[in-house]
Amino acid sequence: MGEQEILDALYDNVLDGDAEHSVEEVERGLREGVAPTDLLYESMIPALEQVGALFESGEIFLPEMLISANAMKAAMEILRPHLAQVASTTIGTYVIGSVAGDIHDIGKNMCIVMLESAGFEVVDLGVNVPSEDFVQAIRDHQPHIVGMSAFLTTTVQEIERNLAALTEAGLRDSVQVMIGGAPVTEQFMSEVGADGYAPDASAAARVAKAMVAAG
Ligand code: B12
Repeated sequence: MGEQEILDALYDNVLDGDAEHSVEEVERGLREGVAPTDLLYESMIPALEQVGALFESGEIFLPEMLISANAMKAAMEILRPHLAQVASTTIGTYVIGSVAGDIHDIGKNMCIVMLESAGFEVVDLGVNVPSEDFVQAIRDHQPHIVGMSAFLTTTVQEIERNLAALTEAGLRDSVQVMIGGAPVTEQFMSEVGADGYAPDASAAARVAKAMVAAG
Protein backbone atom coordinates (compact mmCIF):
# COMPACT_ATOMS: atom_id res chain seq x y z
CA MET A 1 0.00 0.00 0.00
CA GLY A 2 1.43 3.39 -0.98
CA GLU A 3 1.62 6.42 1.28
CA GLN A 4 -1.28 8.22 -0.36
CA GLU A 5 -3.50 5.14 -0.04
CA ILE A 6 -2.74 4.93 3.67
CA LEU A 7 -3.47 8.63 4.16
CA ASP A 8 -6.73 8.26 2.21
CA ALA A 9 -7.79 5.15 4.15
CA LEU A 10 -7.02 6.86 7.48
CA TYR A 11 -9.02 9.90 6.37
CA ASP A 12 -12.01 7.73 5.45
CA ASN A 13 -11.88 5.79 8.70
CA VAL A 14 -11.74 8.88 10.92
CA LEU A 15 -14.54 10.42 8.86
CA ASP A 16 -16.62 7.24 9.26
CA GLY A 17 -15.80 7.03 12.96
CA ASP A 18 -14.22 3.59 12.61
CA ALA A 19 -11.79 3.60 15.54
CA GLU A 20 -10.46 0.10 14.98
CA HIS A 21 -9.49 0.71 11.36
CA SER A 22 -8.20 4.22 12.13
CA VAL A 23 -5.79 2.67 14.61
CA GLU A 24 -4.81 0.02 12.05
CA GLU A 25 -4.07 2.63 9.40
CA VAL A 26 -1.91 4.66 11.80
CA GLU A 27 0.01 1.50 12.67
CA ARG A 28 0.38 0.64 8.99
CA GLY A 29 1.53 4.18 8.20
CA LEU A 30 4.16 4.13 10.91
CA ARG A 31 5.36 0.71 9.76
CA GLU A 32 5.62 1.90 6.16
CA GLY A 33 7.58 4.97 7.18
CA VAL A 34 4.92 7.65 6.68
CA ALA A 35 5.85 10.73 8.73
CA PRO A 36 3.71 10.92 11.91
CA THR A 37 3.04 14.62 11.21
CA ASP A 38 1.72 13.69 7.75
CA LEU A 39 -0.68 11.16 9.28
CA LEU A 40 -1.91 13.92 11.57
CA TYR A 41 -1.94 16.99 9.33
CA GLU A 42 -2.56 15.40 5.92
CA SER A 43 -5.19 12.95 7.03
CA MET A 44 -6.62 12.95 10.56
CA ILE A 45 -7.14 16.71 11.03
CA PRO A 46 -8.57 17.22 7.52
CA ALA A 47 -10.99 14.35 8.25
CA LEU A 48 -12.20 16.11 11.41
CA GLU A 49 -12.53 19.37 9.50
CA GLN A 50 -14.73 17.55 7.00
CA VAL A 51 -16.76 16.12 9.91
CA GLY A 52 -17.29 19.70 11.13
CA ALA A 53 -18.34 20.84 7.65
CA LEU A 54 -20.82 17.95 7.26
CA PHE A 55 -22.24 18.69 10.71
CA GLU A 56 -22.62 22.35 9.86
CA SER A 57 -24.47 21.57 6.62
CA GLY A 58 -26.79 19.15 8.42
CA GLU A 59 -25.55 16.06 6.59
CA ILE A 60 -24.44 14.37 9.80
CA PHE A 61 -25.53 14.83 13.42
CA LEU A 62 -24.01 14.87 16.88
CA PRO A 63 -23.60 11.07 17.28
CA GLU A 64 -21.59 10.87 14.05
CA MET A 65 -19.40 13.78 15.14
CA LEU A 66 -18.82 12.02 18.45
CA ILE A 67 -17.82 8.67 16.95
CA SER A 68 -15.41 10.44 14.58
CA ALA A 69 -13.90 12.25 17.58
CA ASN A 70 -13.50 8.89 19.31
CA ALA A 71 -11.78 7.39 16.26
CA MET A 72 -9.48 10.42 16.22
CA LYS A 73 -8.68 9.95 19.90
CA ALA A 74 -7.93 6.24 19.48
CA ALA A 75 -5.63 6.98 16.54
CA MET A 76 -3.94 9.79 18.51
CA GLU A 77 -3.10 7.37 21.32
CA ILE A 78 -1.01 5.34 18.88
CA LEU A 79 0.49 8.39 17.21
CA ARG A 80 1.35 10.41 20.33
CA PRO A 81 4.68 8.74 21.26
CA HIS A 82 5.82 9.18 17.66
CA LEU A 83 4.96 12.86 17.51
CA ALA A 84 6.96 13.99 20.46
CA GLN A 85 8.96 12.76 23.42
CA VAL A 86 8.67 14.21 26.88
CA ALA A 87 11.70 16.48 27.29
CA SER A 88 14.28 15.61 29.93
CA THR A 89 14.64 19.13 31.31
CA THR A 90 11.76 21.23 32.57
CA ILE A 91 11.53 24.83 31.44
CA GLY A 92 8.36 25.80 33.23
CA THR A 93 4.91 24.83 34.46
CA TYR A 94 1.84 25.21 32.24
CA VAL A 95 -1.73 24.86 33.49
CA ILE A 96 -4.29 24.26 30.73
CA GLY A 97 -8.00 23.55 30.42
CA SER A 98 -11.03 23.94 28.16
CA VAL A 99 -13.24 26.75 29.44
CA ALA A 100 -16.62 26.37 31.19
CA GLY A 101 -19.33 24.97 28.93
CA ASP A 102 -16.84 23.55 26.46
CA ILE A 103 -16.16 19.83 26.24
CA HIS A 104 -13.93 19.83 23.13
CA ASP A 105 -10.47 18.60 24.05
CA ILE A 106 -8.75 17.04 21.03
CA GLY A 107 -7.00 20.31 20.16
CA LYS A 108 -6.13 21.00 23.79
CA ASN A 109 -4.63 17.53 24.15
CA MET A 110 -2.49 18.09 21.06
CA CYS A 111 -1.18 21.27 22.64
CA ILE A 112 -0.26 19.26 25.74
CA VAL A 113 1.78 16.80 23.64
CA MET A 114 3.72 19.65 22.05
CA LEU A 115 4.16 21.60 25.30
CA GLU A 116 5.53 18.54 27.09
CA SER A 117 7.97 17.88 24.32
CA ALA A 118 9.10 21.51 24.53
CA GLY A 119 9.92 20.94 28.20
CA PHE A 120 6.84 22.15 30.06
CA GLU A 121 5.41 20.33 33.02
CA VAL A 122 1.73 20.43 32.11
CA VAL A 123 -1.16 20.36 34.57
CA ASP A 124 -4.28 19.39 32.62
CA LEU A 125 -7.50 20.62 34.23
CA GLY A 126 -9.60 18.80 31.62
CA VAL A 127 -12.76 20.21 30.06
CA ASN A 128 -15.62 22.45 31.23
CA VAL A 129 -13.31 24.21 33.68
CA PRO A 130 -14.98 27.00 35.70
CA SER A 131 -13.10 30.22 36.57
CA GLU A 132 -12.72 29.14 40.21
CA ASP A 133 -10.80 26.05 39.14
CA PHE A 134 -8.39 28.07 36.97
CA VAL A 135 -7.86 30.40 39.94
CA GLN A 136 -7.31 27.53 42.38
CA ALA A 137 -4.91 25.73 40.03
CA ILE A 138 -2.83 28.89 39.64
CA ARG A 139 -2.63 29.20 43.44
CA ASP A 140 -1.70 25.52 43.79
CA HIS A 141 0.83 25.18 40.96
CA GLN A 142 2.10 28.74 40.43
CA PRO A 143 2.55 28.13 36.70
CA HIS A 144 4.48 30.40 34.36
CA ILE A 145 1.60 30.21 31.91
CA VAL A 146 -2.08 29.33 32.03
CA GLY A 147 -3.62 28.20 28.74
CA MET A 148 -7.34 28.41 28.01
CA SER A 149 -9.00 26.60 25.12
CA ALA A 150 -12.37 27.71 23.79
CA PHE A 151 -13.80 25.99 20.71
CA LEU A 152 -17.27 27.48 20.43
CA THR A 153 -18.42 31.01 19.64
CA THR A 154 -20.68 30.58 22.67
CA THR A 155 -17.86 29.73 25.11
CA VAL A 156 -15.17 32.11 23.92
CA GLN A 157 -16.55 34.81 26.26
CA GLU A 158 -15.56 32.58 29.17
CA ILE A 159 -11.99 33.70 28.49
CA GLU A 160 -12.92 37.24 29.51
CA ARG A 161 -14.69 35.93 32.59
CA ASN A 162 -11.56 33.96 33.53
CA LEU A 163 -9.31 36.97 33.05
CA ALA A 164 -11.62 39.02 35.30
CA ALA A 165 -11.54 36.25 37.91
CA LEU A 166 -7.72 36.22 37.87
CA THR A 167 -7.64 39.98 38.36
CA GLU A 168 -10.17 39.74 41.17
CA ALA A 169 -8.08 37.05 42.88
CA GLY A 170 -5.00 39.27 42.63
CA LEU A 171 -3.25 36.74 40.38
CA ARG A 172 -3.25 38.49 37.01
CA ASP A 173 0.30 39.83 37.34
CA SER A 174 1.76 36.53 38.52
CA VAL A 175 0.87 34.43 35.46
CA GLN A 176 0.89 34.84 31.70
CA VAL A 177 -2.34 33.92 29.93
CA MET A 178 -2.35 32.12 26.58
CA ILE A 179 -5.55 31.47 24.68
CA GLY A 180 -6.48 29.32 21.70
CA GLY A 181 -9.15 27.30 19.93
CA ALA A 182 -10.87 27.72 16.58
CA PRO A 183 -12.83 30.95 17.31
CA VAL A 184 -9.87 32.64 19.03
CA THR A 185 -7.76 35.12 17.05
CA GLU A 186 -4.78 37.34 17.68
CA GLN A 187 -7.12 40.33 17.56
CA PHE A 188 -9.35 38.77 20.20
CA MET A 189 -6.25 38.25 22.34
CA SER A 190 -5.46 41.98 22.16
CA GLU A 191 -9.06 42.95 22.82
CA VAL A 192 -9.37 40.92 26.02
CA GLY A 193 -5.84 41.63 27.18
CA ALA A 194 -4.42 38.09 27.16
CA ASP A 195 -0.65 37.66 26.76
CA GLY A 196 -0.34 35.02 24.06
CA TYR A 197 -2.19 33.26 21.28
CA ALA A 198 -1.32 30.52 18.81
CA PRO A 199 -3.33 28.97 15.98
CA ASP A 200 -2.05 25.41 16.43
CA ALA A 201 -0.25 23.10 18.82
CA SER A 202 3.26 23.50 17.37
CA ALA A 203 2.95 27.28 17.46
CA ALA A 204 1.53 27.07 21.00
CA ALA A 205 4.72 25.37 22.19
CA ARG A 206 6.93 27.82 20.30
CA VAL A 207 5.11 30.90 21.64
CA ALA A 208 5.06 29.49 25.19
CA LYS A 209 8.83 28.91 25.11
CA ALA A 210 9.40 32.47 23.90
CA MET A 211 7.10 33.84 26.62
CA VAL A 212 9.03 32.02 29.36
CA ALA A 213 12.37 33.12 27.91
CA ALA A 214 11.16 36.73 27.87
CA GLY A 215 10.19 36.37 31.54
C1 B12 B 1 -14.95 16.64 17.36
C2 B12 B 1 -15.94 17.75 17.53
C3 B12 B 1 -16.88 17.62 18.57
C4 B12 B 1 -16.82 16.49 19.60
C5 B12 B 1 -15.75 16.84 20.65
C6 B12 B 1 -15.02 15.62 21.19
C7 B12 B 1 -13.80 16.01 21.97
N1 B12 B 1 -13.50 15.19 22.94
O1 B12 B 1 -13.14 16.99 21.72
C8 B12 B 1 -18.28 16.51 20.15
C9 B12 B 1 -19.13 15.55 19.33
C10 B12 B 1 -18.44 16.17 21.64
C11 B12 B 1 -18.71 17.95 19.83
C12 B12 B 1 -19.76 18.59 20.46
C13 B12 B 1 -20.24 19.83 20.07
N2 B12 B 1 -19.80 20.58 19.04
CO1 B12 B 1 -18.17 20.18 18.07
N3 B12 B 1 -16.83 19.84 16.82
C14 B12 B 1 -15.95 18.88 16.67
C15 B12 B 1 -15.08 19.10 15.40
C16 B12 B 1 -15.62 18.19 14.30
C17 B12 B 1 -13.59 18.88 15.53
C18 B12 B 1 -12.89 19.66 16.67
C19 B12 B 1 -11.44 19.25 16.70
O2 B12 B 1 -11.05 18.41 17.49
N4 B12 B 1 -10.63 19.81 15.77
C20 B12 B 1 -9.23 19.41 15.56
C21 B12 B 1 -8.27 20.16 16.46
C22 B12 B 1 -6.84 19.67 16.18
O3 B12 B 1 -8.31 21.54 16.13
P1 B12 B 1 -8.68 22.64 17.20
O4 B12 B 1 -9.75 22.11 18.08
O5 B12 B 1 -8.95 23.93 16.53
O6 B12 B 1 -7.36 22.83 18.10
C23 B12 B 1 -6.14 23.43 17.60
C24 B12 B 1 -6.06 24.96 17.79
O7 B12 B 1 -7.32 25.55 17.98
C25 B12 B 1 -5.08 25.18 18.89
N5 B12 B 1 -5.53 25.26 20.29
C26 B12 B 1 -6.49 24.58 20.93
N6 B12 B 1 -6.53 24.88 22.23
C27 B12 B 1 -5.55 25.78 22.45
C28 B12 B 1 -5.16 26.41 23.64
C29 B12 B 1 -4.11 27.31 23.61
C30 B12 B 1 -3.70 27.98 24.87
C31 B12 B 1 -3.45 27.59 22.36
C32 B12 B 1 -2.37 28.57 22.33
C33 B12 B 1 -3.84 26.94 21.19
C34 B12 B 1 -4.90 26.04 21.23
O8 B12 B 1 -4.22 24.06 18.79
C35 B12 B 1 -5.00 22.90 18.45
C36 B12 B 1 -4.11 21.88 17.79
O9 B12 B 1 -3.47 22.33 16.64
C37 B12 B 1 -15.34 20.62 15.13
C38 B12 B 1 -15.19 21.04 13.66
C39 B12 B 1 -13.91 21.76 13.36
N7 B12 B 1 -13.74 22.14 12.13
O10 B12 B 1 -13.08 22.04 14.23
C40 B12 B 1 -16.76 20.80 15.69
C41 B12 B 1 -17.26 22.17 16.20
C42 B12 B 1 -16.15 22.86 16.99
N8 B12 B 1 -18.36 21.82 17.10
C43 B12 B 1 -19.36 22.61 16.97
C44 B12 B 1 -20.57 22.50 17.71
C45 B12 B 1 -21.67 23.46 17.33
C46 B12 B 1 -20.72 21.55 18.74
C47 B12 B 1 -21.95 21.38 19.66
C48 B12 B 1 -22.54 22.69 20.20
C49 B12 B 1 -22.99 20.57 18.87
C50 B12 B 1 -24.33 20.39 19.57
N9 B12 B 1 -25.36 20.84 18.89
O11 B12 B 1 -24.42 19.89 20.66
C51 B12 B 1 -21.40 20.48 20.78
C52 B12 B 1 -20.87 21.32 21.95
C53 B12 B 1 -20.42 20.53 23.15
C54 B12 B 1 -19.79 21.43 24.17
N10 B12 B 1 -20.58 21.93 25.10
O12 B12 B 1 -18.61 21.70 24.11
C55 B12 B 1 -19.09 23.71 15.95
C56 B12 B 1 -18.79 25.07 16.60
C57 B12 B 1 -19.46 26.20 15.89
C58 B12 B 1 -19.14 27.50 16.53
N11 B12 B 1 -18.73 28.41 15.71
O13 B12 B 1 -19.26 27.69 17.71
C59 B12 B 1 -17.95 23.11 15.11
C60 B12 B 1 -16.98 24.16 14.49
C61 B12 B 1 -18.62 22.27 13.98
C62 B12 B 1 -19.33 23.12 12.95
N12 B12 B 1 -18.66 23.45 11.85
O14 B12 B 1 -20.47 23.46 13.14
N13 B12 B 1 -17.94 18.46 18.86
